[in-house]
Amino acid sequence: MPGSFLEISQAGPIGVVTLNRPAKRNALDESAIAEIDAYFSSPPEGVRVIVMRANGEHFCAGLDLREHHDKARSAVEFMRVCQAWHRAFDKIQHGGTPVVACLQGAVVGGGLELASAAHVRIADASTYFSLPEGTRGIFTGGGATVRTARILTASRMVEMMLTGRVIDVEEGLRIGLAHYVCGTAANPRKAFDLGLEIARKIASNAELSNYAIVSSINRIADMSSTDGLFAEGLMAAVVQTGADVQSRLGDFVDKRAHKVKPQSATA
Ligand code: 1HE
Repeated sequence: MPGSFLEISQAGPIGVVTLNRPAKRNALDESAIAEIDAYFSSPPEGVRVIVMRANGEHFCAGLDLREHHDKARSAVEFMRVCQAWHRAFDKIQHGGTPVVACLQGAVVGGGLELASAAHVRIADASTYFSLPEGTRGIFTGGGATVRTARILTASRMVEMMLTGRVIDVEEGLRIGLAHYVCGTAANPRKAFDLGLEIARKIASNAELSNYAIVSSINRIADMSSTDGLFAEGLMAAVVQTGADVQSRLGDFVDKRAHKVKPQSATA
């Protein structure tokens, strides 16, 4: 879908989507959500891993507050807005393609909901997180009560929302909002550089393993233990009999494969 919010490019198996509304701190209006939905509904041919990043100093300032203010939506209208966000972000989380989010500056409100739908979150040293909805007289509506609460625990999310406090990047790393922090304030490194490196590594996994990882683990977390174990067995039965298995395990059996050791210990 042609639009102005997302910049789209591709480098081999890596699709890059860039939020491109930096003058408004990449705030998400209705058309931005529609573009996200369209891209993640059917990623371009050949894309095996998606890197999501943002232009400007901030990843995303969340819901477009001006649009919401000016439209003065009814309850039903805003319910529909939320459902559109849920649909779009579900496609990120459950679309079957690994998504690596590269973060900087503000990752707040709906921006944190967007980042929470990605599978790997890489922050640079300028990144901070907040859920300021309570302070604005509103509530989360883009999936935070499900996705962000699972990352944080419900208890931490309640505290974050009640206080509206800003969480710096180190605390964000400690509580799981970021998986990696790259660079320091004195020696900055762009999250995108590390994001591409990690995306390439993910792309070298068997495609079916990646599909199983991003499609089943979050869903199994919603199931009872009995259902989850059954679903895991089914998933593993499909993956373990996939096309790449004989050659990849053959490499191990014939001692051609890498060993699982700390980086400094590998030759
Ligand atoms: C926006 C938005 C926005 C900036 N909607 N226009 N999110 C928030 O509560 C965060 C609101 N934003 C901020 O606190 C700050 O803008 C930032 C800390 C992110 C960045 O500060 P700064 O000094 O770099 O930029 P700025 O001067 O505040 O903003 C630059 C422009 O972006 C300005 O517009 P301009 O026309 O005056 O130039 C801002 O109005 C505009 N802008 N953020 C609309 N969010 C499904 S429910 C989800 C619920 C939520 O996401 S609530 C969280 C809302």
